[in-house]
Order: sequence, then C-alpha cells, then structure tokens
Amino acid sequence: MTTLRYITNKTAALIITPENRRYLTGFPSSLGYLLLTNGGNKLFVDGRYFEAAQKSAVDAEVVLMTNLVSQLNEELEKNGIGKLLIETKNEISVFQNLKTKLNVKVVPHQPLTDKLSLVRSVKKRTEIESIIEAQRISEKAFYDVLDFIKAGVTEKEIAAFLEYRMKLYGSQKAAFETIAVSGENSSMPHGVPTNKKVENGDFITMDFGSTINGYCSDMTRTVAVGFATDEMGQVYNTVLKAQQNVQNTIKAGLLCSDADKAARSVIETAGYGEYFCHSTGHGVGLEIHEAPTLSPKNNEVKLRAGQVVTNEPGIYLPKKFGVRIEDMLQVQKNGCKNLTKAPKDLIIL
Ligand SMILES: [Mn+2]
Repeated sequence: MTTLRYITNKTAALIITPENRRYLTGFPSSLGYLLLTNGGNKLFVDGRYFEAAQKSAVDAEVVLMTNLVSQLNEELEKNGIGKLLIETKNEISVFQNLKTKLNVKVVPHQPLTDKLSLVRSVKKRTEIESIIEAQRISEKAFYDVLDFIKAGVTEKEIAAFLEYRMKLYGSQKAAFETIAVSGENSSMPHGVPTNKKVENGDFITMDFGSTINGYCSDMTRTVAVGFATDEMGQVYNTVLKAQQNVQNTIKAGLLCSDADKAARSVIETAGYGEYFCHSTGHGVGLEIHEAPTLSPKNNEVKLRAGQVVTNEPGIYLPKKFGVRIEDMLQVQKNGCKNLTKAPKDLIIL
C-alpha cells in the first residue's frame, strides 16, 4: 500500500473516486468507499460487489455497505479518529453529505488528491504492460481501418468500425469517445463524427483508445484519401517533425513545459503557431487524462521516470483541414520509449 503521510493515528482518509479506489485496492467498482486508517484499511461496497471484492481486493478488509454513515462513524470512533480527509475531485455532494452526518471533522483535502495523482502517474511494470496491451489492440484496429476507409464511407462508420474492431480484439471498452473527422471537419481537434462522407483529397483524423485491466491507451493518426495537396503534405510533415522533436527531447527531469515547447517551437518556426491550440500531451493510465500535463503553463513540474504521457501536437487550419499525430511515451532516466508502434509517415489511401 502506498504510504500517505497525511494519515496519522488521529487522521483518516476516505477515497471516493473509482480510479483511486481501484488503484489502491486493485478492485474496480462503480460505487464504493475506501477508508484509510493507521489501524488498517476498509473497503465498503454494496451487495453487487461484495463477493467479488472479497476475492480480489488487496490491502483492505472488505465490508458490506449497509448504512455507510453509521458504519463510518463506528469505524472512526473505534480507531479514535478525529479528522477525516476526503479527496476533492468532483464529489461535492458526497462531501456535503458526510460533513453533516459524520461525528468527526470532515475536510476536503487537495494535497491528498494531488499526492495520489502523482503516485499514480509513475507506472509499475504491470501497469505499463496493460497500457501496451491496450495499445496493440488499437493498432490492430488501425491497420484494419486503413482497408475500410475510402471515398463514400462516413465519419460515423469509421468511428464505429474502429470501436468494433478494438472490442473484437479484446478491449474492455473504448477508452473515450472515438474521434473520426474528415476534410474541413478535421480542423476541429475534438470534433464529433458526423454523417459526412469521406471525399478524395480529405484528411481523416482518428483519435481512439482501448482499455485493458482498466488501463487506457490513446493514439491519433491522420491519413489522406486519394491525394494530398502540397499544403496538406507540408502541414503533415511539420506536425510529424514537432512530434519527433518531443520524442527526442523527453526524459526524466525535463520540465513539462519544456516538453510542450519541443513541439510548439517547431510548429511556430514553420509559421503555424496560432493553429496549435492545445497542450502537447497528458498522462495516461486508469484515466484517459491524468497527471502530468505537457502544457506551457505546467512550468514547475518535472517529468519522472515511469510516467506515461501522450505526444500529440497538431495543426488545425479553419475551413481547411487539421492534422494530429499521437503516440504514448514512457519516460525514462535518459530518454523515453515510444509505446506506439503504428507508422507515422503520411499514408495516402
Ligand atoms: Mn490524447
């Protein structure tokens, strides 16, 4: 179990987000509460999860949740706890409810939340293996979709095809809503697939991911159909050069903002700076977006060995087209390892 220095003989913590609960116990559930105390940890789950949790949860005694408030009060009193720290993320209603009903001081605690996200950002070997397995599934779906894409198929059909193949190859579920946008629509970084039919001369940007053991993968490829104009080729190669520069630059100890700069500087030099409107990357794990963020603003946080981050610069020309290329990188002491194997040279179908 991760040691969290915020927990003392008098102070306990309650973990309420599914990802942190899963991270700390190895057990996935949509609802549950993990109480961390110096005297031992208790995982409260309802009847849907009780038996499964008893079989597979680690580092916590599993308790059938009958009346959470009275069970927590009892447990806190038994352990002589006077203060309960709660993760702060998105769980305001849970916090308000416990604050009024528990017999101890209830405190939303940002440092606890931040610490867990930092601990989770550095992946163990088994976590990396799950991410890679998920990524290989996405790549198989990508190779398949290259045979499926042609003038006349719609963006929705491309997205559905990718999701079906990922699932067929073993993905538990899509890691996020699949993006497949073409032509003018590809200038919207997070556009939603429509009934628009692919035409010759279109770029198609596909951003998709699989999940294995709860761990996400994330990749983006942009391909052309029929032909690519000189401008399309120039923009594509600029994004590719920016992306490769990030891969060449990233290593443990590098500021997150400098990882972003490795992409941004290449794109700015090529004259497309104003058309790169998002961060260069983000951590990936049990959540599709987690720490650390590779953005110009994140200028005090350094990369650590074992973190898995995306490398996804893009250029989006309004009313024309967009290009994004995304891999996942494992940060290492003296560099990084690209966990994504799919080719990146411009493919014209
Ligand atoms: Mn991403």
